Amino acid sequence: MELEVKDMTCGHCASVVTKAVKDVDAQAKVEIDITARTVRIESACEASEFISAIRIEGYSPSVRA
Ligand SMILES: [Cu+2]
Repeated sequence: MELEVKDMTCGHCASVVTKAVKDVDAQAKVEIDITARTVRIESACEASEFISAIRIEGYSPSVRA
């Protein structure tokens, strides 16, 4: 799945978002593109779980159409 996180702007944001994803699923594969503001996640968990976790950290994720 691919999420868009428009307010993810630097390496710090990327590490916070990565940690949020890993807290949902420690086995998840996470790839972040700060320039494109996208988070690609390989996981059996639902997108909504990652969206909630990232939102709690103060970011505004959405599912990339
Ligand atoms: Cu940042």
